[in-house]
Amino acid sequence: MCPGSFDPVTLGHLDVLLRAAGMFDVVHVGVAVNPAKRGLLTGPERVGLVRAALEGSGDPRAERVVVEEFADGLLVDHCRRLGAGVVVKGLRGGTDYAYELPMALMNRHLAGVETVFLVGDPRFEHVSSSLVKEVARHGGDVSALVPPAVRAALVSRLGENAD
Ligand code: COD
Repeated sequence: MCPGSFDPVTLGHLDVLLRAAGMFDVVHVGVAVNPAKRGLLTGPERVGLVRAALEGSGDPRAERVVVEEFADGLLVDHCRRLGAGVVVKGLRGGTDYAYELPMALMNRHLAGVETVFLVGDPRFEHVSSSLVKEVARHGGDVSALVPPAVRAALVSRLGENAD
């Protein structure tokens, strides 16, 4: 299980999803709505863009990735429904680790679900959905940070300046 807000999916996310798919037979991407974060895109839009990113990657590992929305409830319940015993997360650095560690411990406490951390590719260390949206909103170039379908969605949502 690779959960996240994916608002929107970035090249950093895509790298982690494909690497997880190289390690497991099936990877479920759980597109969640995090109440602590203000969302730009709807759940179905985020799901569509993750699927488009995987298809557009041309990477054979993408065939083992299934993308679904989970709107409400605990991640561990979503894992149980799908029969997923392992959560895979990407780490960009110490700040991510500090945010992720309590969630990993809680998910193991609640349901014995383990978390595997993949070290993020340094090329995408500065890439987050929040910063991508901010850059796009102010007319900066996001084409090296997100898949082409995401760039197109940001342009249509935030205006022609988002290139
Ligand atoms: N490089 C590597 N990894 C990256 C990069 C990058 N450039 N960008 C993001 N990532 C990783 C993040 O570290 C994270 O692991 C993952 O990708 C998803 O990131 P986001 O920002 O899209 O998603 P989050 O952090 O908002 O998602 C949080 C969850 C929705 C997973 C979490 O809140 C959750 O599990 N909610 C469900 C309710 C629940 O069970 N709560 C209790 C949890 S203990």
